[in-house]
Amino acid sequence: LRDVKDLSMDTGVQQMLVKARNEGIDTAFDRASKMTRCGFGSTGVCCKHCLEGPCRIAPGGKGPQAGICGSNVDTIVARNFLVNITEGAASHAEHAREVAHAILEVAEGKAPYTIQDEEKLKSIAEGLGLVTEGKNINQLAREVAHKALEDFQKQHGTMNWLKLRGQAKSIENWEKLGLLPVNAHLEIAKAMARTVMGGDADPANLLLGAVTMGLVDGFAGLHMSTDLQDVLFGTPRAVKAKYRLGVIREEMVNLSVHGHIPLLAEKVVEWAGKLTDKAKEAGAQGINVVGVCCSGNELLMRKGVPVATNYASQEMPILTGALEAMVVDIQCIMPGIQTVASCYHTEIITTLPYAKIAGATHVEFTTERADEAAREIVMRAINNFKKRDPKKINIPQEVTEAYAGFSVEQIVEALKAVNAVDPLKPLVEAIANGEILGAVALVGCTNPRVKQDSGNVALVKELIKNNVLVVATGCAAHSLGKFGLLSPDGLKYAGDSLRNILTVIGQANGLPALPPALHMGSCVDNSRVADLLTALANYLGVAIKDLPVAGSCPETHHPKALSIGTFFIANGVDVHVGVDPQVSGSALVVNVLTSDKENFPVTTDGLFGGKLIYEEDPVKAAEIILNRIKMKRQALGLN
Ligand code: NFS
Ligand code: SF4
Repeated sequence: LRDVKDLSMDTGVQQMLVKARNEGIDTAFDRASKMTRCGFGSTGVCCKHCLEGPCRIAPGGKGPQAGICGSNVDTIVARNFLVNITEGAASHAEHAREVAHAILEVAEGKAPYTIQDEEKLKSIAEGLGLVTEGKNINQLAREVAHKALEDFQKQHGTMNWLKLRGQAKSIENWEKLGLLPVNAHLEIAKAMARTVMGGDADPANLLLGAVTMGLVDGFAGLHMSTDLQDVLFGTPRAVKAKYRLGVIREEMVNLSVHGHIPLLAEKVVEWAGKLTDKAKEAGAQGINVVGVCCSGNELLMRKGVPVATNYASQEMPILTGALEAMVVDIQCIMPGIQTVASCYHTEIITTLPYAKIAGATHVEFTTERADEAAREIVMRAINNFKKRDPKKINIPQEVTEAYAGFSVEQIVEALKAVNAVDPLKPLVEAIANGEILGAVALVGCTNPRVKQDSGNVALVKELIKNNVLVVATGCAAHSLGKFGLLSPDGLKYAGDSLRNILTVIGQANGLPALPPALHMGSCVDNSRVADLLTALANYLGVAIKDLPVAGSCPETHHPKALSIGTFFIANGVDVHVGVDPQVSGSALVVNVLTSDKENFPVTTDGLFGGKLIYEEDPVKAAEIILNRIKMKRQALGLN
């Protein structure tokens, strides 16, 4: 087994890994070390789309060069890639649909939530072309929900949310290329139909299908989720919060919320507040809700709930011996948490009928019975408090402080303190005169195959040193939070001009400075990043593809990260991944996506102005990103 220091940068995680090994418990990190990689699968050349196969194409021209049906390696790799992107987009579309449906139920008085951001609801309604005058909030919410649900039903035209949130110049390009999605479910079904045996066998066409799927993800996934969640739960404002396993508290009932859709997470927090007395009766001092992964991000952004850990180390909170329950909904939930929990008093609680784990407790969560379900979940955690084994308790002590809650609305508000009339002006001027070289969104995951947090942290340090403004989402933002980069202290790693600007803006807002990386939310909140780019592009009268910006996902693990990346590439934003996207078996697919070969006829760079960058070394990746940013600056006539 590998030294724990090579598995995670987080000393708390290292401490728990040692504990797990001493207790004979398997974790994702140790399973990753033992898992060998299949050369066929990892290059994307294995096809099992029918029972004639699996067929696999040997590299280097030795052995079969086509599947039994005659599919060549390019078709097989492109088809697998589209399936991957479809999985990612489907996850986000399902997330958005759940929230849209919840808003409809709230509007009809069937679900126990209240609309928190009426202003945002109104502006979305106006954007969708609805008449707002003379309508009460519930009427408006119902109409907006119907418009959202149309994006899963309509048979003609273009998705409403794409027209609502897409930048005009990007939409023009997608229309010209015939890529506009009609509705999310239709496109997902079509993608399944075209990747079936005997379907689409043109690799370039399959890759264009992947771009349409990226648009499904971006609009009927990310944007719709964020918009409607802001309406229902409030648009995030800057908050101060705590990070790392040290947020788990021995004297409290600890309940971690893990997954993605805030419908459940918000209710759990609400009921934890209501049931404090019951926790005291059980001998605890109160109830401590902590976040994991993106549910953690949602609660952090809106409620300042502390974050225990990010994806790869999701088993570690259980290993502290002080976690009474972990409640989960969907996506990025390792089944391994149940195996670890079975060695402890921790109860894993699944909540969705289509995402269960054998051996876990299932408490069905629907929006209609949200209160009953959340109450039961919190009561289960309280009842588990007395089942702790004191000999097994070992909580890492480190805690770091971080700021989060940087919605576009919050960023604009902060800029207004510098220029009330023209808030974007100071930011745009700083970019124009080179004080800020460009902007990069650090997004995505951690991956047990990669030393946890190391890629995310190293890349950001390199970028801010070069005066690049960083925004962050997802588990990558958690990496930055754990290592001080979401706090003004992190400015010690920043270049002088970036530090000065963030200090000026921060001080105008009564803070010592803004942090070097602005936490914009969960992975669906990459919509906020897109909104910020849209605002900047509109301000300058250019396309998003012209902006000196990029996205980076150094520790990629989930297909969702690939579908989000495809959405940004479709907008003309370069996207770096630090983990092999499993397409290397096809030179054609590699060249279309990465535009690495000069004079290759069709590339995403040529079609959209953005490309995929695959580089495992974060410092080298930063250099490539910096060069692309400089190239885009030059094209804009900036030095
Ligand atoms: Ni994004 Fe969030 Fe985390 Fe990666 Fe998974 S939790 S939706 S996929 S691992 S960032
Ligand atoms: Fe083999 Fe073709 Fe079937 Fe794929 S679809 S498994 S390449 S026969």
